Amino acid sequence: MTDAIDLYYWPTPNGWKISIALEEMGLPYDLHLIDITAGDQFDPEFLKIAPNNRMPAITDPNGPDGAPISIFESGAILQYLARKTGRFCGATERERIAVDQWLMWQMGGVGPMAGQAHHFLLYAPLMDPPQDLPYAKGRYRAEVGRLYGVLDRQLADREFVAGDFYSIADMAIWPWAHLWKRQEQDISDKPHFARWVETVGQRDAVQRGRALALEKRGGVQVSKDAQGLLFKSK
Ligand SMILES: N[C@@H](CCC(=O)N[C@@H](CS)C(=O)NCC(=O)O)C(=O)O
Repeated sequence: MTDAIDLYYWPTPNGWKISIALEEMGLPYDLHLIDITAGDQFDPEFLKIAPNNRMPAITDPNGPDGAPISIFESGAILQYLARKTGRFCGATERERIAVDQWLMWQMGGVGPMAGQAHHFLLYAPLMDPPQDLPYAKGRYRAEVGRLYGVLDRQLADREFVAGDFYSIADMAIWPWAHLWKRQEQDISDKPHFARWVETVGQRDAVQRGRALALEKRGGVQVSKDAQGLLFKSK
């Protein structure tokens, strides 16, 4: 039995990737809330683990060679946990490549684009002073739509993103994709995407990971102090 992993987390899509993975893999963990609206991500102790001042991060007391290891960046954490458990990363080299490919597609595409869509569609118009920017809204709404079209076509003839097996690529993409309404997407023309969002969302571990500390999640109206922490422009 492995010792509990320290999970540094706040209930957001990037945080859910790791809470879902830990639940799926049955790994014990101790929760450390990093309240990003209160500035916990800038705490010098947290920055030693996550120098990019973003959560999620983990510390595994039983890292490689039995020594502790800390990891930031959700994609790197997912790959580490999959290697540690030998689960959800594919059984053959071809499957592993497919998993990595779609994981990177999430990290470089869906995450940043959907993040900006949330920012310009939901948060920025409610800022003080309001930042209601039609070009930015249209740009990120359309790019998220394009990415979900790619995903829909990928899912047309396979059950999950990387093949007919559930993997860390699904765990990385679902926390963003299931928020398609917030990203002002119309998925009526994306039946495979809709089926996959529903299937993954019904998994017990996904529901447990998604529910972790959910009561802490705030609305889209962010306080002036939190705006200063999260939306700095210089
Ligand atoms: N590429 C990073 C992104 C993590 C990220 O953006 N986390 C956000 C919350 S979803 C955060 O911690 N924000 C704090 C801040 O902006 O100061 C990852 O995938 O781990």
